[in-house]
Amino acid sequence: MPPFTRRQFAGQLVGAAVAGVSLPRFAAGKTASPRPLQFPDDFLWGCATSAYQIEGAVTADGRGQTIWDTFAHTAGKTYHGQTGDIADDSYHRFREDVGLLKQLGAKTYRFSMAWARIFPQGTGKPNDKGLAYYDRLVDELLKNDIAPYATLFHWDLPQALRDGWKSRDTAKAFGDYAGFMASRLSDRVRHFMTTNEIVCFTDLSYKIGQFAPGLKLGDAAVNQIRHHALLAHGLGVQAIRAGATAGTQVGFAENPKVYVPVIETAEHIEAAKRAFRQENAPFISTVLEGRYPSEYLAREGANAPKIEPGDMDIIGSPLDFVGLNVYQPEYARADGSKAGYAVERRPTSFPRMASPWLFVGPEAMYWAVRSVTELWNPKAIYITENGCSSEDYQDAAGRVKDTDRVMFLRNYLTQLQRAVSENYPVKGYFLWSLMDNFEWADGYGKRFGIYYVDFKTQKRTPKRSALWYREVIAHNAVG
Ligand code: GBH
Repeated sequence: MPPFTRRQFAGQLVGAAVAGVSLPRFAAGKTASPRPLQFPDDFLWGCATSAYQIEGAVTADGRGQTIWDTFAHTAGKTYHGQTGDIADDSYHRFREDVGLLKQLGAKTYRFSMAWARIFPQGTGKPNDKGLAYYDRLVDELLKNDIAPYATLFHWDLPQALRDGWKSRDTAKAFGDYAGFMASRLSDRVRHFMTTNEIVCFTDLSYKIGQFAPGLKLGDAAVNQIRHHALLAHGLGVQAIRAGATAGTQVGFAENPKVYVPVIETAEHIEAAKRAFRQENAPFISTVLEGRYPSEYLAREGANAPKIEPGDMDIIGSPLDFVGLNVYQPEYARADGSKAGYAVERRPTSFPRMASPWLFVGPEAMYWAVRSVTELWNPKAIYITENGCSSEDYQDAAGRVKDTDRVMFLRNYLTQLQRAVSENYPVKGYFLWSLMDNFEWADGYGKRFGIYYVDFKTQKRTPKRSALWYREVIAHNAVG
């Protein structure tokens, strides 16, 4: 008998996985792809940005002030006191920016809408001029065959909303805003995300104080703030469904902590799954289960959130898709504890990108998708963000050779391809970010774009990673 070709050998491996228990999503009878790093034909490739990070034009056309305007203008809060006042000036240059997407061959764009452009005071009378901007942007995208995926809240809360997320009224105001946007745009925007990364605009903003409004509150207050954020999401989902045209898809974008099993054996895989659910208990776990995990409530005791009748049904409103922002890994192993897992400490030598928090762990991509599917079986998953910072610079010829970013992306996408090849329901991928932008408390000191932005001239230049991503999209494969 002749020896196996590589392809036959791969086929054998798939066959073995079908029979085994560790890869349950393998559809029996499906043969290995002849091009192993290929993505499905209808896979959606795109890029992501957010309003305050790219738009600038913070007083244009009646936009109201946001908590990020206030925070960035407060001494000592951001790198070198930098603000999003101008950022990428995408408010005026959006046609050029849609052109950048077009050059990549991107099929979709995830952007966020600034609540304070639509309702400058957070509530009340809508501002037509603000809405008109998103009309223009959406029309420009559609003209270029790029599907708009709109996030309704990416942290830029209207300053006028008294007490911000401390107030339950803010959740109600968000629902009204979400319903209004859906009613005005869902004839063209078919996918909406309510919130981006609940942990960031609750814990990082009200507990750690690193993000706007920069508070350091106690556990009871923070748990209540988290509850208001979950409620806002749920009210948003319901309002979108009530106000949108039929078939509009609704989801949210979360950045759960992702647990990679230290070794891929059944016991560590189980431990990683438990860790995922418990360590993200007050966020994605609660939304997708429609109840707070009992261990969380027990742990918080008297500090647990005050829940009003009906809240949990609203929070658990069924979703059409789950968005996952995947950056860095955590590692879990099985142990004999009651929780059934232990989280590994990272050694100081663990590799990272230019942002000190951004540990490199491509397997986080695969395990994010697999954990969410095994725990909650959502109808669809999108990777709503993935990307990295690099110490980019232009050489004498103006080129930006970000080979480290290409390395990062290639490895994470290889892990995503593993997930799609095992039939997990991943429908698309949004690279963070289209272009360098205002990186929150890090100001312009950290660059995440695949287009380099010279912030003095606003000139956009494709980095090596943009050229590489264009190839990925063109071939629908990682290579
Ligand atoms: C995403 O957050 C955001 O959605 C996006 O707006 C942002 O530009 C992008 O990532 C890149 O950062 O300084 O050690 O306290 C990713 C999750 C949470 C990562 C906050 C950075 C601060 C860590 N982010 N975190 S630290």
